[in-house]
Amino acid sequence: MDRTVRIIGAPMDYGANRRGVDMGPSAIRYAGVAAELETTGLEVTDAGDLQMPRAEERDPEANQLNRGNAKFLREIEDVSRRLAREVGETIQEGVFPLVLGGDHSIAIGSMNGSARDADLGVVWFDAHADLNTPETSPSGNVHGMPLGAALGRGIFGEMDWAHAPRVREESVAYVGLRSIDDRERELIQQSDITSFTMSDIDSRGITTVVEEALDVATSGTDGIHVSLDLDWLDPKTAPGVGTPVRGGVTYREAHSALEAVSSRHAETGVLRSMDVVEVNPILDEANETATLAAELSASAFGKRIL
Ligand code: 5AB
Ligand code: MN
Ligand code: MN
Ligand code: MN
Repeated sequence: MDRTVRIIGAPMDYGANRRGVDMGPSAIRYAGVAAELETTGLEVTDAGDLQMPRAEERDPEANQLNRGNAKFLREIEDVSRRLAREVGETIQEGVFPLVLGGDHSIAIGSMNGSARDADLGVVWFDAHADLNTPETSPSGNVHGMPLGAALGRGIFGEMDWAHAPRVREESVAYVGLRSIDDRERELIQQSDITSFTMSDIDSRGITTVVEEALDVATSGTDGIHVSLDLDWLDPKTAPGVGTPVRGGVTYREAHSALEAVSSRHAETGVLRSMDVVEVNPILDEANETATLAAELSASAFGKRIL
């Protein structure tokens, strides 16, 4: 489990509000993610990309019956099922799946696959809560709903986790929240999810916050899924994202956070799966955000300055 990583590309853009994020896996590979990971002594293999039907050939309105306003739900269900199978099989082989997005809706498949043989904790590095359901979403974009799906909330059709492994609220920790919809705020306040906002990072420091988030996600679970949305960082550092929000973490804070993840894994072997999402090369500056995604992945797997 420890020493081999399999890169799985998920060039999904059905869940986001604009095209371009489907080029994320190529850009992160081009930025040298495999070589970065190999510097930590890991063996790295690449499973290539999941096949995606082209969005232009699909009608976003066609799948909405009884599903609130979620767009492209049928396509996303199909990709989620295939990704879940691949992630689940990778873990069973003793290999670590690193899923490159794509928009954040891919985390539905990653978490489902990772939760198949395990009680799964989740650490969610994101400006956003991604807790909407087809009923609460203001946009209909499924990249704002993956945690809603994993927690078994709302109507997700085939993606409804009622008969699938679910993540429990008390095993989920947010790190770096700063843009939450009104309905999501209510959902969070009524839930047992642990939230660390940007204000918590300001006042208590990134290391303390991430250690506590890891405590939450590892307590009473068999392992954790780490989901890294690049819009978690400040847009000055990570400009190539579709939904930028001012006031995110700095370059150094981001590295400290992912280093804390790998230190915890080195001690207790808790990390099961990870996804790196929302890199949009069209909006990026000279592949800066994809490069950051590659570097942060390496930090999560143990790369250190010295
Ligand atoms: B991301 C918003 N809450 O649901 C919605 O980038 C934004 O994966 C979602 O975090 C952002 O549409 C999704 C307004
Ligand atoms: Mn997100
Ligand atoms: Mn986000
Ligand atoms: Mn986004």
